[in-house]
Amino acid sequence: MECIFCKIVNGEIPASKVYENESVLAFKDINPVAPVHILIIPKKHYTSVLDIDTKSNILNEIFEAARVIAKELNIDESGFRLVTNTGESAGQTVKHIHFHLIGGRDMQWPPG
Ligand code: D5M
Repeated sequence: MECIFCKIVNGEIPASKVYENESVLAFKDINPVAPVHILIIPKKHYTSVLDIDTKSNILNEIFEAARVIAKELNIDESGFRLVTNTGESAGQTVKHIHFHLIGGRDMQWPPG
């Protein structure tokens, strides 16, 4: 299997996990851009927003994970960003959908 995030799900390569259930996994980003930078992924492989199953419960589960993790890491009150880059112009480098949960510092809008 080629996908690096599928390899993390399968335990073939290590990750610093912060949350896991049957369908969702969250782990620390290897190149953090803020004091808190977690990636939240469905265990099942979807490439992006363009092919994720919107009729399943997976997006609810991802948002639930984001809420739980934000509380656990104490960024729920200060604020955080939840971002999924889609395709080339947005800078998506890993073709397994992931939601960046970023917080712990002030951020600018619009992003670069
Ligand atoms: O972001 C892809 C993100 O994935 C980027 O912030 C680095 C991160 N990454 C890549 N490989 C790993 C591993 N092995 N562990 C943890 N984090 C990783 P994108 O939105 O596609 O630009």
